[in-house]
Amino acid sequence: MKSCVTIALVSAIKTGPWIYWNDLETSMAKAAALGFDAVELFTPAADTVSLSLLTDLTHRYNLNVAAVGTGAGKVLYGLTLTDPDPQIRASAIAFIGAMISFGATVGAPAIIGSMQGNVAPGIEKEQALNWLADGLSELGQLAESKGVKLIYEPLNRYETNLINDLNTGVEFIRALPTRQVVLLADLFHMNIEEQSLPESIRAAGSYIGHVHFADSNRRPIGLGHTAMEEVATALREIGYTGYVSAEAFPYPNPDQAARQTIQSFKMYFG
Ligand code: LER
Ligand code: MN
Repeated sequence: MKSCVTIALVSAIKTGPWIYWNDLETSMAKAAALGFDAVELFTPAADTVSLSLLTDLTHRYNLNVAAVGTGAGKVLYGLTLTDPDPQIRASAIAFIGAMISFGATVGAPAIIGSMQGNVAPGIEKEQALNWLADGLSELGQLAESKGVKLIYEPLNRYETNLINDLNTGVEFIRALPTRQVVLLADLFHMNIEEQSLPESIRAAGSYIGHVHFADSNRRPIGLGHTAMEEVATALREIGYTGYVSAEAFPYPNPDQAARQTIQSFKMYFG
């Protein structure tokens, strides 16, 4: 398994579950100094970070880009894949498509979390799930053509009423015409929704393509009450070799949160 830490570069957002904030190079230098394998980026758009700069920084600091988040499409522009307005759905697909192309240039898959949206008032859930399936299918094809996976993330019930747990997520992506979509196991969302984190991880098995590493209270692992040893055992049992990425609050501050994360990573996966 490979360690990863999140960097938020969306200046309009001041709080959220990301460890490092504001400055890409400073954050990457700090991540490298602590020994992280990779960074996960949350950017306002696909063209925020110049590709030559990003490539240059990955070489200079010997870091991979594990994934790119697409949530700014919803937070900043109000786009989702399940909006009843077809033009907004098309804009959401275009936004995510551009993020997929951006990430692919450094080998990073895009994550669809908040961009899945919600079942809008007056809309049948089945209809919203069909729109989500259409979006993921089209974007999965694009990701395949770029040589990257597409990561779909079940979110807890307070963030979406579409898909909240891994098992429902597995059934959903299995029914898609593309095999390019993998699941994100976010340990914070799972702590709210799953009956058992390790059992859900075992059941989802090879469908898991990315992990968000946060404790029960969304603080860095070790600062809440998630039984992490059991979770780590389950991830090893399914043969997971991907990124374990700290998408957690920068508690008590970014530097200490990053240090706590890498210490926990070494304790459970080192
Ligand atoms: C995104 O990865 C996620 O987990 C969401 O809760 C962000 O709000
Ligand atoms: Mn997450």
